Amino acid sequence: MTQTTQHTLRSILVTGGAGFIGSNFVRMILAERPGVRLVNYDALTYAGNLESVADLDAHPNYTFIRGDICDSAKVDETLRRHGVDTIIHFAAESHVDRSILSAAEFVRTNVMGVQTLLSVAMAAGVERFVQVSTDEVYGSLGAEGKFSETTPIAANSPYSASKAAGDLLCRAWFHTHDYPVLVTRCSNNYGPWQFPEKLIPLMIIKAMGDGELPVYGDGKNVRDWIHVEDHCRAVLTVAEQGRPGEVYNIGADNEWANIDIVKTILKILGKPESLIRYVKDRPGHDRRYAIDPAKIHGELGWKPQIQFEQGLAATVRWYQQNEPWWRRVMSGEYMNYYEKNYAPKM
Ligand code: NAD
Ligand code: TDX
Repeated sequence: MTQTTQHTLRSILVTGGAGFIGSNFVRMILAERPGVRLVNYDALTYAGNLESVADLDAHPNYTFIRGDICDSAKVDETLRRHGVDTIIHFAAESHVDRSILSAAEFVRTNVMGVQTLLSVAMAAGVERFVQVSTDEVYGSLGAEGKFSETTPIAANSPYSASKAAGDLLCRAWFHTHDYPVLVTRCSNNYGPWQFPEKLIPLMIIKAMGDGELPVYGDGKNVRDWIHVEDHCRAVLTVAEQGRPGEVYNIGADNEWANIDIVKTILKILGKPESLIRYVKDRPGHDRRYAIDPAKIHGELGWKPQIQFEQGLAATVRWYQQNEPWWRRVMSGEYMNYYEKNYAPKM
């Protein structure tokens, strides 16, 4: 079946809109969908940074609410007050290495949080729910093949297991309650506003300061990279045109071994490869991810626009030009923004 359904966005709740992908998504919607009202609902964990969306504060269609997705009363009040018709759910604990050190927060946010949102959204009559998920739920590939939407779930890290559990709850809400949930599974994102714990921004910042670049294992693990704006556009396409109950893989056919990414960053910055340090491998490190995006191409007509070498060079420039942003992230100073900016009126 290739029939699509057209859904008009009017009042949307974006969870995790102070994070990397969510902030890019919020900016895109406000620029490109002038009729849409948007609530950015975010708990502001270490990964949430209001400085990433500070330029949007004055936008007439934009509201920020600090809230936890596990807080059902606050979610319910927010949905009803703003007449929300669609939830685009980005909020998550998102870093694999942190999930290895401590998994509890991942289960709370990525599993309990999804269950809370689904329960409250259905009761409040929200018409559509988009779960933004990851290719990591499919596990690890060998040298050949790609993940399709029918690849069995085989999550390997506490992070991916918690995302897979969230995805399965979405599936259950569709099958059990006929609730219109759609799931997207994207490959690795890069671009502006990414927290410097992830490979690409970490390596850019280390290299700019002539620090050591820590490469896990033999550096030959493969990831399939997509620019965050291409991902955001794909999520919007699914939200507006996707079929409820379906999963859509998102990827840009762009596989790279980690070491080659690191060397490319060094080359862009004119820095020596002697900065590379091979370090102990990540436990359970998935070897290769690769997305088959045929379904979203064929059914919804989405295609990525940003060529990787150009996107990576632009991302390096962005980190060069936005040093105050990442320096405040590295120092923890950004955490004070909410208290300063949203201090109660005297
Ligand atoms: P991120 O870590 O940069 O941002 C996560 C955001 O969620 C933060 O603003 C944080 O404050 C918020 N948050 C966390 N727990 C919350 C809670 N309990 N209640 C409300 N808000 C909470 O993450 P990201 O890289 O932007 O990823 C966004 C989504 O996309 C995630 O669901 C992730 O699984 C998925 N994804 C990410 C990638 C990637 O490469 N980064 C790839 C595929 C899918
Ligand atoms: O210091 C490092 N050295 C290194 O070699 C870091 C931080 C990473 N790596 C390797 C591990 C991975 O093979 O680089 C690759 C990418 O690592 P991350 O940036 O941590 O991403 P990954 O683990 O692939 O997961 C990411 O993509 C899918 C996001 O963090 C997830 O949220 C998303 O679901």
